[in-house]
Amino acid sequence: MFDKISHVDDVDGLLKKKNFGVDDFSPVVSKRRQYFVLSRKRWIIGLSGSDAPKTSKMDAGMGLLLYFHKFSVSSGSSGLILRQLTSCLSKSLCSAQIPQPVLKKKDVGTVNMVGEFVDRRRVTVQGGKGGDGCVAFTKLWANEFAGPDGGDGGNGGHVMFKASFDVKSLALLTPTIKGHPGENGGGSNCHGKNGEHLVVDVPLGTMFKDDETGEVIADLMSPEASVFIAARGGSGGRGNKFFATPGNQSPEIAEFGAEGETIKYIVEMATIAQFGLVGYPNAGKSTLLRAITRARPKVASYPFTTLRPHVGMVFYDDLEQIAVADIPGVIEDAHRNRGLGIQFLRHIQRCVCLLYVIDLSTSNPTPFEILETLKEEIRHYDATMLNRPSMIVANKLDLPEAKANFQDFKSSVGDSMPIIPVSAKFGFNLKDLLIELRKIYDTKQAKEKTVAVEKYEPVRTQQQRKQWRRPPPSTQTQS
Ligand SMILES: Nc1nc2c(ncn2[C@@H]2O[C@H](COP(=O)(O)OP(=O)(O)OP(=O)(O)O)[C@@H](O)[C@H]2O)c(=O)[nH]1
Ligand SMILES: [Mg+2]
Repeated sequence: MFDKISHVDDVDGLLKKKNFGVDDFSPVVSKRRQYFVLSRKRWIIGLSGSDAPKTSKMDAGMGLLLYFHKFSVSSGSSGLILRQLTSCLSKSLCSAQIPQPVLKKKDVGTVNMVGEFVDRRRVTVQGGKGGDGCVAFTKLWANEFAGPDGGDGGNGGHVMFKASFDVKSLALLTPTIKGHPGENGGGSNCHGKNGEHLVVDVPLGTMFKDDETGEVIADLMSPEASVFIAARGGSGGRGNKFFATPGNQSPEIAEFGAEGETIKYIVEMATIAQFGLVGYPNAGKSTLLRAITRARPKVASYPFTTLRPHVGMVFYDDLEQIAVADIPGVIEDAHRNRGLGIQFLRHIQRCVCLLYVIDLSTSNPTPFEILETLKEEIRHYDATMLNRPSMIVANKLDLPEAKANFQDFKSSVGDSMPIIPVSAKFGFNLKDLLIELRKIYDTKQAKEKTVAVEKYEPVRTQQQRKQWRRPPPSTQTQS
């Protein structure tokens, strides 16, 4: 069909030399390559993927543009032709194919996060000290007894903690956090400025426990109820003007500002995710999280690869998102501090559902023994977690040993828990797993909605209000 196919290097020169006009070009779009045909000479300027600059985010039009820019064609007739070509190409592309949605996938970062991860800290929080009151007297000409005018000190600032999506660990919390002090009062009735409240950002899901009793004092679970006043500032001292009485017109006393509250807390961060992966080391938890979400926990064939929790989001096409948390491996006697201990279970304590990731290819211990051990360790941490919905993700089904063990494992588990066999590494059956997750999530959401409706109390009618104000005599005597 064409006389010659060539990749032209000097496009600018070619266009000038041959004196081509805009009409000489007609775009041809083939399935695999985009060409421009110089119709008079039937030459093809190569605009294929291989010739175009290697830019990952490039579409066809951009590729053309960049390609010509490479040869610095930007002005004059060639510039005009270039613009024409671009619009021709985009038009022809649109007419040739059905418009497709642009499913842009963001590049996943390859850099491993190496920052320090801290999920528990003991902090002493101290409210700001109040400013001192002032002892001062008005100085007026020829008026020796003009009276006291010492101003009050400003109040010290509170220390507050605020849950924030932007903070991911407690690494930046210092052992002592002090609020801003109030300013001292001054002469001429000048009151000191109040200290500003100090707001410290902490990750969403941070708990504040009493240092001595371990009682939970605040739980910053949701961004709506997310501010906790941890220590109040001291009030400012009053100046000597305040103490003036008819009996003592020139008091020489003022108050010191009060010290702010000093309280010790244990601050614990608990990841908020709907599903938590729990399993032995090397079971494939991180591989599974990588396969179903964009999270990038490290995967390797040695135990305890994961040292901190990772959370990934599973996206559904109705725009729903479900968070899945991967935690370090749990082993037998982890509650006796073997391995990395069981403290990491805190991160899956609030999960709607636990996913036991079991490596089916092992035979010593058997997959069923592993499951029992995991349950035992969870029982040691918080027995109520075992009452939640749970599911077994039987992993590594691509291995022959796993296939052999599967039936035995299934019969041992019976109907006590649903089992989903998968291969996280090769993506086998992951779709079924995600559909199951969604079903559990939806059931939970529906339940929560029902509870919310039951809790809702309708506005009392006038009649009910009257009854409430004047309870019947029998009720009064009982109470
Ligand atoms: N054949 C096969 N190998 C898998 C599969 N899933 C994970 N692996 C391998 O198992 C090893 C451990 O995987 P990880 O995802 O790091 O396991 P983990 O449970 O996160 O381990 P820890 O972080 O140490 O608790 C890696 O070498 C993976 O390639 C699978 O489905 N099939
Ligand atoms: Mg891991």
